[in-house]
Amino acid sequence: MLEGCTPYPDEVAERYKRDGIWRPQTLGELLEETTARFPDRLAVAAKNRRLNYSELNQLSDRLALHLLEQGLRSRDIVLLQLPNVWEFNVVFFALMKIGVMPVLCLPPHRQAELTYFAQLTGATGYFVAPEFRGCNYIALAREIQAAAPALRHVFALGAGSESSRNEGVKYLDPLLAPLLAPLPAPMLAPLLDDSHVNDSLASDSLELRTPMDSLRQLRPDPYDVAFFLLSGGTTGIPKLIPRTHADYIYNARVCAEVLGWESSMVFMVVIPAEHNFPLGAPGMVGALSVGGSVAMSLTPDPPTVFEAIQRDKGTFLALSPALLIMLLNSPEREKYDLTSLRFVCTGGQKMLPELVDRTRAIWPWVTVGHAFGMAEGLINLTRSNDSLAVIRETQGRPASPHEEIRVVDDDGRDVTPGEVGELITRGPYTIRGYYKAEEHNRTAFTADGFYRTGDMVRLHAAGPLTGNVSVEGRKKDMINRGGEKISAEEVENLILAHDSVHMVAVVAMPDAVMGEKSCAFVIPRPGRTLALAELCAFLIARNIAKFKLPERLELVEAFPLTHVGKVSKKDLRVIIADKLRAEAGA
Ligand code: OOB
Repeated sequence: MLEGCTPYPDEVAERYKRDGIWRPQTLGELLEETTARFPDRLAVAAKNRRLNYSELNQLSDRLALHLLEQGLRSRDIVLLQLPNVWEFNVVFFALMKIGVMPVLCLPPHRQAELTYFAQLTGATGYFVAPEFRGCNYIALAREIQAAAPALRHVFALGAGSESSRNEGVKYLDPLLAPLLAPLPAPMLAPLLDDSHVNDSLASDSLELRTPMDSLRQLRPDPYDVAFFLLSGGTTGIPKLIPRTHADYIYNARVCAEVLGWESSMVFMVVIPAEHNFPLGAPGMVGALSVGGSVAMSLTPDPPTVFEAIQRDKGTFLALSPALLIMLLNSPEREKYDLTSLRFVCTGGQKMLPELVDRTRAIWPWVTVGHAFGMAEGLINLTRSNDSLAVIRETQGRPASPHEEIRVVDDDGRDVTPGEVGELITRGPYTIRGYYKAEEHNRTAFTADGFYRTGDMVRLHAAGPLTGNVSVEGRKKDMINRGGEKISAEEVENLILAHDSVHMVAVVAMPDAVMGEKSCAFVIPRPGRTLALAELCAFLIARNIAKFKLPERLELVEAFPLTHVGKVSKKDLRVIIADKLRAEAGA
């Protein structure tokens, strides 16, 4: 296995292989297998393009060859940070076919996070949209390159403008052009700044120059790392999570099977495609394993999502409860035909029973469910035929029978069934260690390989909820902002560098839509003061993702302490929740 990763113990890996849980198949081969079964079925749909399986497969072959020609090599690591565009699938499978391992970065990540990922991995390439939602990613690439010189290759969507083509950026349109039908004129309207402008694209004969079986020779080891997901991050900057071809394919297949997916399903990609939930739980990989279709919604804005569902007749909607609330609250909802939807599945944060009820009332034709998963592996799902009690009260049960879960107390002893404790887990797709994080791994995993999730749960031992897990709270010091995870420690460390700050504690405050937002409690230095806008400007200058900014600042003289003298975040959460309640009542 790639250096810096923790392999599964030999006897466990052998058992998974022997029992057919891990199969000797790469993600590239998975696409080829489905293509052989359903060559003409729609694989990927977006506003400006539709690809059937043959096209997706050929495009990813072609791009794979080009990437080799440009100098990418098997076992290189690259950063992948694309919006929800059809090209995401082409790039992803191209990389899978030549054993280049992407770090799946989230669109809001900025220089601070990306530079860290690039330096940690020695990444050689970066895949971006030239510009998206106000961010110039080419300029961002230059900043990262200055600090991480190994990052030689920048690949951008579109055709580029005359000037930008000369800057060492390689644009994807010319590489893919000979295989792409020209877009009809109205579709050329720029979706992403200057991308999709199909000028001067001479076809070339790459496929003739390169024997196609050269790709086959580069087939990666199915039991080695395919890509890296990012952890929610409880201590500092997100950790990298190495996932193998075999573990991920099993994960997506088992989830797809549990949910009864077959080739008529259309999976809606609404949250960033780089996230584990839309990627593989069962997500895009699950859909592409059964011959289903993947429909990309460029942004999670309600009209864009509704339009995509209507256009592509989406059947399965996977999103956070916060986004679901925004969709249900949107007056635009009435203008679209959403009757193709069959299943609305929330994950990333807890869906409360009231939201289950509201969704069922507004869209009575859909089944509502939960995915309680994590990039580290374990996926819990509710099933289509679960009782309403299970769907209202629990977050499901492990997708795979080979998943082990335990609920333990602070000493690692199993609690009495029905009591709340920390969820720990081990299984065929839960990692045994983060990438290059030896010290952190010592506390994040038990000696016998269980991952400590930091989630406080209850396991239902009896009654109609048997075998299901309810999420009751959290042990880890994280803010869950509508499914986006903020490490309190990471933000606190940045805030501490501000001149006016003596001490800081960042905690979650309740929010009706996002579930939680972050609030910074600050003890200022003597004679100093601080305003939220000033603090945010200071943090933005540190080039971090915007969702990490505190949305409220409370200046205090002292922090409440626990009986052992530590800052009591529990009390701070109560203080801010009470204050918000009082303000709302006033
Ligand atoms: C998903 O993955 P991550 O890695 O961004 O976050 C994992 C954490 C969990 O440990 C838990 O704290 C929270 O997010 N979480 C939920 C939840 N789903 C995730 N808490 C309560 N209820 C849920 N349904 O967020 C993720 C990955 C795959 C599928 C779904 C979500």
